[in-house]
Amino acid sequence: MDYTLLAILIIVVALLVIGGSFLVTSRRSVAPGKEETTPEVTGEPPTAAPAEDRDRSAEAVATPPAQAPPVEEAVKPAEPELETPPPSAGRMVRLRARLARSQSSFGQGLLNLLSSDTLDEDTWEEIEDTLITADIGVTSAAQIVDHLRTRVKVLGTRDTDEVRAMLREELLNQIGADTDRTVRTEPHGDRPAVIMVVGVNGTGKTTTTGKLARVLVGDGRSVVLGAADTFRAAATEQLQTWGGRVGAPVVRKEEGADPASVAFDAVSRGIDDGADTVIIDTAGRLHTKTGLMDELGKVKRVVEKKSQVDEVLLVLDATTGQNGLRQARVFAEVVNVTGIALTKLDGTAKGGIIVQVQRELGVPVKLVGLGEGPDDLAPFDPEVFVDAILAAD
Ligand SMILES: Nc1nc2c(ncn2[C@@H]2O[C@H](COP(=O)(O)OP(=O)(O)OP(=O)(O)O)[C@@H](O)[C@H]2O)c(=O)[nH]1
Ligand SMILES: [Mg+2]
Repeated sequence: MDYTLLAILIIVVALLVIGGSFLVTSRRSVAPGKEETTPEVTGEPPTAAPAEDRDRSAEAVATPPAQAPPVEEAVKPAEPELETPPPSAGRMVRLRARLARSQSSFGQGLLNLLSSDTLDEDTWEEIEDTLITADIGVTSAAQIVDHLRTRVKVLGTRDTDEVRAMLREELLNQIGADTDRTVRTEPHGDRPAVIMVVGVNGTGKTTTTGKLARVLVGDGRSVVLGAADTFRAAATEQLQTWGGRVGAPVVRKEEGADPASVAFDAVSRGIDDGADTVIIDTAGRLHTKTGLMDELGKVKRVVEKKSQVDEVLLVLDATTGQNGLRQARVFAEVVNVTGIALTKLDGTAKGGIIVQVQRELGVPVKLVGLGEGPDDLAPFDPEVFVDAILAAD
């Protein structure tokens, strides 16, 4: 009996021990992560979060919403599409209406005076004044009046068509109908043509450089631009925009860099690329500051170590009249100007400045700017110009 009781006791104890250990084991399996969660409780910084959590949060940031495009593709559309500018041929004809709008009041004034019933001394004086008001210059105005007086005497009659034809001829003589106005943009064998664009602040140098690049690209040429206006970072950006639109590379350096070295590098790039034409935009320089003007001469000399300069285009703002001409004269003394780009002819009725500037500088007007649009630059055509001046309403 005692043995039986002992046996039962042993079994009960054994059962208790087994049951207890089972309970301990199952409690552990209920809270397996307790030890791992301890760091959070101890206030460890978020950066020390479990690797798994970090991965998950990184994933949340990196994984874009299903519809959002990848970042790279979102940036791409900002690149401008290459444009195909119209060729140079017929540009001035296309812009004739704009010329007529700005210049024909001057032409109509002259035609009315010349057709008046009596051509007395006062009328001739008025004709001369009208010419001078249009910035044609005193000498040229006197010459035109002189010739017209003689012709009217010989002609006897004065009907409108005859007067118009006579005036047309006189104006064309003054402008120079047969003058060579070719902008020398043709490459020489394996060397590109080099054009320097110079002029006073704000006359339109950078705009004209950009427009000219478009004219050339429109004619099927390859162009490299040199941003030698290093005084302002914005000037380089402005040129970059023009070049970017037609795929013309722009050689540039940081603000304050030596303009001559930029010009030199641009010509080197043009040679390496086998480009047809290199156009160098320069800074607007105050004609009164000898140091700056000397620097412009240096740009030209440095470029000439690499290649001849085919064309130095002086950009002149048609609205600045006598003042602009005075400044232009100083430029002509420092660099050998070979052609004039007359800008903003759309903004003034004083188209006679063409006659005066050519006479003053002995250099032909080769290009005219007729607006702020990218294709508002045209090779200068005297006949189209005079016809626009004398256009009937
Ligand atoms: N209406 C009109 N505006 C023009 C013409 N050419 C240039 N402009 C404007 O003239 C302003 C000055 O042009 P820019 O090309 O910056 O002149 P810039 O000579 O390079 O000036 P700086 O670099 O400061 O010396 C701009 O607002 C041009 O759009 C033109 O033929 N007609
Ligand atoms: Mg500029």
